Amino acid sequence: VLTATICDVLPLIPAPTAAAETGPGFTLETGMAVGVESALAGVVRPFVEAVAGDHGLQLEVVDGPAAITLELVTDDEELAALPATEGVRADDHAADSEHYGLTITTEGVRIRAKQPIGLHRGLTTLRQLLINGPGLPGVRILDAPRYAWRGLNFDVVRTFFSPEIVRRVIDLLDTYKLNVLHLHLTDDQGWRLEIDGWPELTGIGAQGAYGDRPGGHFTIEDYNDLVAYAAERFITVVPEFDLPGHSTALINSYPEFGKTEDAGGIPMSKLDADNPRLWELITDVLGQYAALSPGRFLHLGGDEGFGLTDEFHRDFLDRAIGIVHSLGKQVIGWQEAARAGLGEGDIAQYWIDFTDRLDQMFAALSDGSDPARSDLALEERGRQLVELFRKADDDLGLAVRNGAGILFSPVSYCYLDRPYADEPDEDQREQWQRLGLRQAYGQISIEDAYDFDPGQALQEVAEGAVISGVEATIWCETITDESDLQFLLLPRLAGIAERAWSPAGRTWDEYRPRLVAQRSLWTGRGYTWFDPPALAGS
Ligand code: TNX
Repeated sequence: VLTATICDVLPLIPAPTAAAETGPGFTLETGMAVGVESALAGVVRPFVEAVAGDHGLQLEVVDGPAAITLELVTDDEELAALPATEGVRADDHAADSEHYGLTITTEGVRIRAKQPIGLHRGLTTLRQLLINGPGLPGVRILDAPRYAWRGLNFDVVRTFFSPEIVRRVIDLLDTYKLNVLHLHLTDDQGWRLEIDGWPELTGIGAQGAYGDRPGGHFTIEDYNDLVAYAAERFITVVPEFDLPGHSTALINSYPEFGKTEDAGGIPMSKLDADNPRLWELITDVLGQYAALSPGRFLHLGGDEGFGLTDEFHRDFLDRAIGIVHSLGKQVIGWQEAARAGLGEGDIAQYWIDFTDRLDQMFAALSDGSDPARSDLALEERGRQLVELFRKADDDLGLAVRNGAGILFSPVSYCYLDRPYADEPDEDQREQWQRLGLRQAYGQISIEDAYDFDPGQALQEVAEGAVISGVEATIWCETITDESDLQFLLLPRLAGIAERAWSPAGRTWDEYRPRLVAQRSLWTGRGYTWFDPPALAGS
């Protein structure tokens, strides 16, 4: 019989569905092998590389039984008895394809799954067990994700990050069994993907970033390489084209397609929906996104339609949604997109969970202590924003009534661009003070970003909602480099990943030691992370 208590002594995040100690374990050594049928060698390569990088163990790959044996199974009663994964997948894998079993005895390690993707997740667990050294405990693990969509939305517009840095973010997602990298590729401050036939989108649109930071963009080749790197780790890249708001970079690139205005610091952009050439551009961009994306979804933004009428926002998105559907893809949009034609098979991304404290939030903004969003403080704009966010109250209801799924990303739990509430150590005070949007949405502690139940929280605001999964976001207004990025991601991203994968009911008290155990891995990789005294304390 498997119990969950053993999770308390294993350095595993996310906690597995079930685990039990079985007796003596097995010690991995350099020169040992991973045994797998040769058709599956591609699944093993990222594992072998990661184990060499993180733990200094050089493993061979052979066809047949070995120290670590991987096996695809068809009728496995124990795997079949695991709970079903909820929600809509971003990829084409079968619903329960990530389920796996991992057993360690004196004979070695055996991982079994119905699909290669499940073997990969099992190997990821094995990597975490190595955090405590090559002497592996005797253990039996049966594991399955709670939710199908477990992601991070990464803003590469406000600060551009090189493909190399994006690959390291993919490694981090992989470590915590996240399976979607949502790339926020277009916004007011920049355009980040080369588009065939529209050279100025990058020629002009990619030149800048937030403030006076340098610009940059991905070539199509860079992008293809990232998609492939992610796919080797069974992670799906979901590209976003943010419409119709947040489109200043597009308009700067092709001024005939609209007007921009700096309305007291808020970039407002109004695309010219009557220009047929603009729709050619949008069709080309979405067509290229679709061609480059093995996943089932394209993200159409839809958030913060500053200065746009409801009718314009809705009609514009309606038309864009139609284009995505005609390309054979499903649409995901920020929750405001639910006001347009999101329906069966599409997803609304829930983010606005602060409408009950808008007045308080804008009062806090007007003291000007949040340089990254001091723009919002201006009286008239502040009022418009309050209006805009109040309209969000019915978005989830609309989405549910129209048959769309909901992705759980509310600001209060999933926004990693918020500053930490926990008190820093002296040597981290500068970064702690500088990073995160200080007033706009308030602080969030490491515990806050762990201690929530997405399923329950969603039912409280949208009864009957079908949840797709959980996605963290990282917006980069305050972030200038990789160290800043890692500081805000870690450790909170690990907590969100556990909430997306593990069964409900695990507690902060037993999570904390598992989190502390990740430090040696992070140190080895040279990460920066927020490490307040309270984390290690009792
Ligand atoms: C709102 S959250 C935005 C982003 C900003 C973020 C923080 C969302 C869907 N849109 O464009 O980066 O606030 O300022």
